Amino acid sequence: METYKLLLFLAAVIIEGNAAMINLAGGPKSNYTFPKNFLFGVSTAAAQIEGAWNEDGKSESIWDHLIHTNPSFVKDGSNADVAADSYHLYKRDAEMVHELAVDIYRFSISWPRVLPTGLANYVNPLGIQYYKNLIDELIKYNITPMVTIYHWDLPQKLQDIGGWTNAHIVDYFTDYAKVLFDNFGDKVKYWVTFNEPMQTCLEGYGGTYRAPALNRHGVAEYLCTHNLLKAHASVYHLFDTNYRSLNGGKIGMSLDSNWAEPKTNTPSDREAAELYLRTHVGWYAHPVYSAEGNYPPELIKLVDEKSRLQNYTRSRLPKFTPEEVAFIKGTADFFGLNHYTTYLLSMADKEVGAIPSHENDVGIVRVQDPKWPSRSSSSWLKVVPFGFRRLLKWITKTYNNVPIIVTENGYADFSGIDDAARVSYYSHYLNALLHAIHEDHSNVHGYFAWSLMDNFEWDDGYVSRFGLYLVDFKSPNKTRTAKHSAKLYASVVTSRGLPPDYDPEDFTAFSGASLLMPTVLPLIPLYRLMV
Ligand code: PNW
Repeated sequence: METYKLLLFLAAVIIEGNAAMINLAGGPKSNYTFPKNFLFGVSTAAAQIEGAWNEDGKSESIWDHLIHTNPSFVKDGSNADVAADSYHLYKRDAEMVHELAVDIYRFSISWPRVLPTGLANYVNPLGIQYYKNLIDELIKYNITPMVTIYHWDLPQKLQDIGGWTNAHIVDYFTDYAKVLFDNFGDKVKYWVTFNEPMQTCLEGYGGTYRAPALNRHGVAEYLCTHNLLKAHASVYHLFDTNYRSLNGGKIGMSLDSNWAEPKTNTPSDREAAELYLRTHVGWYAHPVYSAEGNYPPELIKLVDEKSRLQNYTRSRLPKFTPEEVAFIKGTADFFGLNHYTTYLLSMADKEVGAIPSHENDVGIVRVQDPKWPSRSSSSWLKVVPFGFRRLLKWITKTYNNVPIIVTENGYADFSGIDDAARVSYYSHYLNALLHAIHEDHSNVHGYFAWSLMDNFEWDDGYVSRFGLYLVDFKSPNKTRTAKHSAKLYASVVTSRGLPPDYDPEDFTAFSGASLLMPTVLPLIPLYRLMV
């Protein structure tokens, strides 16, 4: 009797678990393959891998400064002073990219390494030489370099004078980009002006989660975005006018976006999900990629209205002049997308977030389904492949079939070579991508895995590991070893498709405490009633 009930209970758990899983897939099993000229790559960022934070003339970045002055900011008490030591180990890095058989490597250049004062009065020759060496090493293996001009490491000297809230940064950033185009433009064919500007402005200026952790919400995130979008456009025009004809090449921006799924199928939740996309990724994408340009009209209306009610003299959202709208519109050859996970959206029925803040201005509520698999070291990283597919379709439709390059996608765990969960994550997300390309005709031209190797994961330090290669941070030479996921990725790149044993409905790699607990917990009272 007891055994019978226990079996019933277990069956209920399995059925419940599976029911939750099945509809997560990005599409059924197929024989789809990636187009011949589809670009495969891997991504990293200077502040997360280089180390050598004060070597050979490099000055302090806002991340160095934040960590050094506030060591408890990083959960494991670590810092990025040495990180994966790529400043000295770049030859091994290039060899790893080569082992993965990918076409292209996306890395970022450290502004304070190249321009220690932040300004172009002094160009650090050793900084320039480091990136020349790295680029030549990549080209030796026939790997195309893609450079991110800004991946969060502003020179602290520029932060001291307001950073991205200082309108002069448009000129400073343009001068910096000119130094890069002059020195590397003959060999670098892909440029990304900004990595995830929303993280910089919303979390760094409006919050405390990213450097410079200013927390001046409601005002600073809008100022930061305003200057940053002008800086992006200015660098695009510099490239387009003076460098494109010399060297060819493409330039774009990488925006971070979750997929937003309505929490329930009501008109109000559907509106909340659309509003989330328009006021988050759209905050940056609408000015650059839409036919009209400018901030999304929804955001303008919300911030203007709230500001008026809150007794501000003028809207907290600065306005672009018609000339500025035209200057920013259309300033990208591709849409770089960084995507990791999905959220459920509904309208807020009361004030949300700090007052004032972007969150409060927008007024929607974002949660995740506890049944979604995860077990990731990054608690926000739920595995929802269908969200990736829907997001690609939304971007293709909303921004007039813009060419998309997925510049980041990946999964974090607590370490180990045998990384079955990461293997499963990549398989599911690449399956969703194949369906996006072949079924939905989403205009995707490339895909980069985040990340080539374990690295300094910002406030998570070295606890959260995103690498295809394991880095032994305790070893003096930061030994790098391929994980199982590196082999999976290399096989996808080489075969242009998923391995024959891939099963779109198998999410067991993510089962374990954090997956089963939310499924099992509500069933325990039921089980108690039965026995
Ligand atoms: C990106 N989200 O950040 C960054 O570009 C990388 O430097 C970072 O290491 C990586 O992803 C992993 O965290 C993210 O809102 C920012 O879901 C935001 C989100 C995800 C990643």
